[in-house]
Amino acid sequence: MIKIQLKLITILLCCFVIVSCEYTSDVLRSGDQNADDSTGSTDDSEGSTDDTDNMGMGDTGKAEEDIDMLEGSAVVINELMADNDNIIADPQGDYDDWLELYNRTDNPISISGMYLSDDEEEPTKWQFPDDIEIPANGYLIVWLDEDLDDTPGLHADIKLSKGGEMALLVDTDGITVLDHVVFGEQETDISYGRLPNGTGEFQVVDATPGTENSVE
Ligand SMILES: [Ca+2]
Ligand SMILES: [Ca+2]
Ligand SMILES: [Ca+2]
Repeated sequence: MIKIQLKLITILLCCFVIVSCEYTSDVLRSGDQNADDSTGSTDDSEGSTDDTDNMGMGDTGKAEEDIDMLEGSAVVINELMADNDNIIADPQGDYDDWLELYNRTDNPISISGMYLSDDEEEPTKWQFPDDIEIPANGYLIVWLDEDLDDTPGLHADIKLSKGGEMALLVDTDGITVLDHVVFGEQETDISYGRLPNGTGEFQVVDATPGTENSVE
């Protein structure tokens, strides 16, 4: 009788071990599947990162090769002054906010139809008029004074807050942000610009409207 009981227990234990093994291998298999799935979604996210980069390039009519070399937009926001009291007057004699654009390429670029804004929720606040071109490696000053009827000079429908905000350069589609800068509180008559000129991070620089950024 005891022998029979021992045999039964042995058989039951064997069954338990077999069932356990099968369960474990199932779990491992489904674990592998999950691993494959996550690899797939990683690929997806890489794809969308590439899309974002392409959007950032914008359509400036430049050969892609050149733009890749420059790592970004052909035209950038290069310098700005949010509180101009005594540095440079616009053609009408007003000391207004101003912003400097810079063409980083060796070819002239038309910026007609592009936009400037100080609000990412409203990227099309002011549109560049027809026949506006920046020479090769050249600069362009835009007066941010809301004096839209004034000529000569480019006068945009935005101003920059001395307390800090942002400036955006938006492509002709009204969506693609070609370049933007977010800045904190600014000092009167102190410029905030890219250093090295055209490529570096924004920092306090000497006021150089229409010429290469520098610090003394
Ligand atoms: Ca201002
Ligand atoms: Ca003005
Ligand atoms: Ca400058």
